[in-house]
Amino acid sequence: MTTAYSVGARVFLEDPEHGWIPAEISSCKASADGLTLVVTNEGGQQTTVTGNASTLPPLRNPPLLEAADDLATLSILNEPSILHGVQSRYTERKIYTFSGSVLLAVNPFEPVPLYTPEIVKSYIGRRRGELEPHLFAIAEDAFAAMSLDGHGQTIIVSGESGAGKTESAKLVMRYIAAPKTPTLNLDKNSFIEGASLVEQQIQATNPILEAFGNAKTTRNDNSSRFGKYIQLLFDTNRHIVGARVRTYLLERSRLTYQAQTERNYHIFYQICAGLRSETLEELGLEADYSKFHYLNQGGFSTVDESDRDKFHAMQTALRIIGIDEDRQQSIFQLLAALLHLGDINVTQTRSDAAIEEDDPSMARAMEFLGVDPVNFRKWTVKKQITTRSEKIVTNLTAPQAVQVRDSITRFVYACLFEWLVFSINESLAGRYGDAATRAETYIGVLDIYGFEHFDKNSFEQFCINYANEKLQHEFNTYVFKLSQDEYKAEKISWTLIEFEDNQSAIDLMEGKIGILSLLDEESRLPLGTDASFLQKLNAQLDKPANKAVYKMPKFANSAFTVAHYALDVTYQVDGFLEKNRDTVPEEHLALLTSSSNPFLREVLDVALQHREGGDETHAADSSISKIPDPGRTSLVATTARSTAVKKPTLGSIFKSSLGTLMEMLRMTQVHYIRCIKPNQHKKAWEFSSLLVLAQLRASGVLETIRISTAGYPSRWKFEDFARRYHMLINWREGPSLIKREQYKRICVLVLLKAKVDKSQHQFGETKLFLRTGVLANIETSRSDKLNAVQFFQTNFRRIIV
Ligand code: AD9
Ligand code: MG
Repeated sequence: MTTAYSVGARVFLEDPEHGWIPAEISSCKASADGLTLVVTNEGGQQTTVTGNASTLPPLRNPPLLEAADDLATLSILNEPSILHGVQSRYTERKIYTFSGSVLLAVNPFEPVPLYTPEIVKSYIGRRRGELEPHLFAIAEDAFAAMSLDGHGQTIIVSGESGAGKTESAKLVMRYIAAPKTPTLNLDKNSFIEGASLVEQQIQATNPILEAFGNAKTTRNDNSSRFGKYIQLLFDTNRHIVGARVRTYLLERSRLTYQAQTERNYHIFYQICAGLRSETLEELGLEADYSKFHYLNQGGFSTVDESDRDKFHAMQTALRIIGIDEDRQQSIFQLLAALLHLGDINVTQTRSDAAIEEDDPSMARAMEFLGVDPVNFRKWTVKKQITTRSEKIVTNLTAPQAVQVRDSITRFVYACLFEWLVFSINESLAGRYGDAATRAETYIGVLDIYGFEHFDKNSFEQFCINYANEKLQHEFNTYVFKLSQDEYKAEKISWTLIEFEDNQSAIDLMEGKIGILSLLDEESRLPLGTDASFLQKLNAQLDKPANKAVYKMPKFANSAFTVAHYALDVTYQVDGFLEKNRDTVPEEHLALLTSSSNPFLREVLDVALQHREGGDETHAADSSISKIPDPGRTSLVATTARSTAVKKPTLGSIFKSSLGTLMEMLRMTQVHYIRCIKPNQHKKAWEFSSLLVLAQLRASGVLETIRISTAGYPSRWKFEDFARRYHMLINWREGPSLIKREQYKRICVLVLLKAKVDKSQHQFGETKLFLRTGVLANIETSRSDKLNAVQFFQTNFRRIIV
């Protein structure tokens, strides 16, 4: 085979600002050190480089292949080619691209006309590849696979914050839940029109969960602060009969603290903006929420008009899932109680905390919570330690008392979220019918937080990245297996392709002597601190065996670093123990559970029973017995009832629910959607190469490509290859062979003509397998030939004229 580096060949030059820039080889000479190339970039600038195939600038695909709708059909599959492929398409307003079986979705950051009823209709019943890459193509794939043999399916949507996971997941759900008959009755903007009750209920989960679980962050105005797995349930006729939602690790710290320009959960602002003024007054709230400590820390004080609209949509949604006006009122009252809790004035007298007996915020909060203010006040400024022989009561400092107050807010809200998910499930499982018993199979959609790394990373990032590390492992296995399966099916000889997996990072986090178990150990010690936890980590984990995955940062003595598959992330241990314990003092728990507010008691009952592993609280959806359960919803880490029970920590709950989720994923056929955020300023059609490159790396897309390039990245059906390239062989013989459907013969002749070495290709049963770069050469010969023909025709015509 001819060397790919020759005059006129297209390459990419590395560029610190843009990642990679296109260039062309102007001269090429063999030298003692390999090849010396003079490369000219698009601006006309020349650079000289010397090296060999592994150090020279990476090659670029021929123009025709470049913006292919499936990156897997690219002949040259290096980082810049992938990046350039995605970028070229995005510039043409094509936001979706396949990368083999994975769909890449680049956020358009403005409404795009891609989801109309006509487009929905056009994807129904179509096979992948027949139409442009689209979320609907993936959804249709999953639906078709499920319809085939009833096998459960999961669509995993991933990507960093603001990349478009939630929007994509909603569109996928809308597509799947939409009636699949040709007499589709779809409203222009919503799929709800003409939808059945169950379809409406499924759609209704979104405004509710978003109001209570999403918030404005620096990266996304509507950032989901929890993970979600929703199973759409189908009967034997493939009609949707219900759904089940499981949620993962709601961020709690946001309830009591928001960073600058961030907000608390939407629902608080929604009630302030949307409730009638009489109700606001009753609840002691105001449309101007800036006076509430829990709502004003991010610096917002003006009412957002959209909060009012969202509030009404959310109320409608609550009604659809069966939460009536009275219950809604109880929910709002509980939320108001939390806001008042945040305004209780805790002062410091010499060394002790104090709360005025007649603190008005406390009075209101206690009235709404149905808790006795005297006891509440006592156990907020004091602490009781039970030793073997006696009970010792000590005074807390003001910051400690604030901690106690805030922990109650976080606890009650987490329980309320839990209760909501429970109520949604009750409704979706067919509280009003027998839907659950009819469920035979399902399509799950997983919308889970993407990999996170900030300047300061804490326990939340640790958990999120742990989840991503596990998902990445599944992804690698899936991609790897997929390509191996194809080799097997095509009966081509293949040697096992090794790839570096991320098992050691997973072991480091969840292993027997791993970060999470050491954290639990320390969290259970009454005198455990973040510093002693870090000491333990370093003593146990800073060992040669972990060298590749665990590091002690050089310039920080209160942090540790984990080498994740995507990136090294340094975690500040500050707050790890507190967040992992996530407890409220026993005395407060007793006050809350014996509250005179029946709604609060119900909320706690549901959340706590659930937490203790009582599957009986799943009464509503436990009848969906045929459908594997991706884990319990409950992530409330505090147990009541018996203190003898080991309190589950947040970390251990997360670990076990992730474990169940992974088992679940393994039981299903998976489909991947990788969302990509093209720029940091949420600007439509702006593409920052470096940012996208980092995401392609972090999402494992590049790793996938590395895995597949280790084998034969290009796979062509004989017929497709023959149709495209038959013109390269004898111009009489080619068409006649096509006519006689001698596709394989054409493939052989084309390869001979292109002088493709035997080691560079293999013939399978139905497909031709080519090693990386081979197709690019053949494609170049094709365009040369086409140009020659065109040249000939143009000049020939001129002569005739
Ligand atoms: V987070 O991890 O929950 O913080 P997501 O879920 O990845 O994040 P989200 O779906 O909320 O991001 O998308 C962020 C914003 O991008 C949306 O609010 C829309 O303004 C925008 N977006 C995303 N997808 C689309 C789309 N298909 N069409 C138009 C979109 N706009
Ligand atoms: Mg989201």
